[in-house]
Amino acid sequence: MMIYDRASDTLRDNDTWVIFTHRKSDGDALGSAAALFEAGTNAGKSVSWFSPDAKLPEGYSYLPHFDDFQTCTDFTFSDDGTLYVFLDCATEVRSVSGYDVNNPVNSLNIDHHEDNSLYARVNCVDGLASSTCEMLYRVFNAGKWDITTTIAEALYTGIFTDTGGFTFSNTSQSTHNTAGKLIALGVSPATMADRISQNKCIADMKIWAKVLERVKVFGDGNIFAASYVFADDFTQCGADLTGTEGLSQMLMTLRGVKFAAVATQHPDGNIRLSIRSRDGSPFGAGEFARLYGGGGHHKAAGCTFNYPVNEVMSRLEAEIIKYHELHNPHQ
Ligand SMILES: [Mn+2]
Repeated sequence: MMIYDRASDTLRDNDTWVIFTHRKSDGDALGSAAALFEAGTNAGKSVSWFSPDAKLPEGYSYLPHFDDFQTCTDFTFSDDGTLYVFLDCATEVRSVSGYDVNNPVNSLNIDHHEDNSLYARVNCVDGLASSTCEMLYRVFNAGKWDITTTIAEALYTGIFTDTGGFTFSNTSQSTHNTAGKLIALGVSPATMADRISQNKCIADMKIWAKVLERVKVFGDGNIFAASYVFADDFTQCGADLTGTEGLSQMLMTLRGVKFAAVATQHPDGNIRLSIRSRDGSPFGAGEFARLYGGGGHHKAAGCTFNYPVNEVMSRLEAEIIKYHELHNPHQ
């Protein structure tokens, strides 16, 4: 419990908190930021919250402090007694720029990515935890912070989304125990599932249709799946980038598929890969992402994939096959 006590004490000892979450906000980043923002406000702290995202996925607007979020790419850090709290960020570059790892300001890093680079003054990192929200529950518990139903709902959000609704292999007894405690604090699992999963807009559904239409399975035993979506598709469907959340996981529901990637062309032309893998895959999602300077978990990761747009699908297939052959030189 040491790391959780220390994180709780750090929060307690500082009266001004600035929260940072990673780009391409997901349920865990948003849930943990919302929960911490609410806990801080209740404890009389002055709290603000930034990430590089232009906007947050609208589906999470039920979270407390959703409207307190501020977009920021370049941040000016100062050693004026402010506590900078990074949530769900494996490295400091996943969030706003301006943080100097060689000269760390008063900072706290709460995260569950196994490749976390321990960039803060106080690092509360557990690669075995299901989610940053599950860790934040332990922080609150360690310091006997008051966990209201509103905070419990925010924490439940990140646990639910990062475990794929308690279906991924990061779901443990501890995850269910934590969820159980949150339910005891007033969370309704059915309401949360409705808010999180039965909440898609038609524009996003049309993006999904395009990606599913283009799915290709390949490799020995068809264990690989890939698809893509281009910037033009978003314009055509009236959707934005947040509409792709969950798509790479959707490809993993194909029978026999162990590794899936969805390539998304952003408006700036960059192509981002969202990658998933499961047991039985010849290599992990994180391992593949790191080949291209990306990062993430063993089973869920992302990277930039800079190939000409019209070659994306053929290059993606070729790169996966090439890497598979490196792993299986005798086949
Ligand atoms: Mn997470």
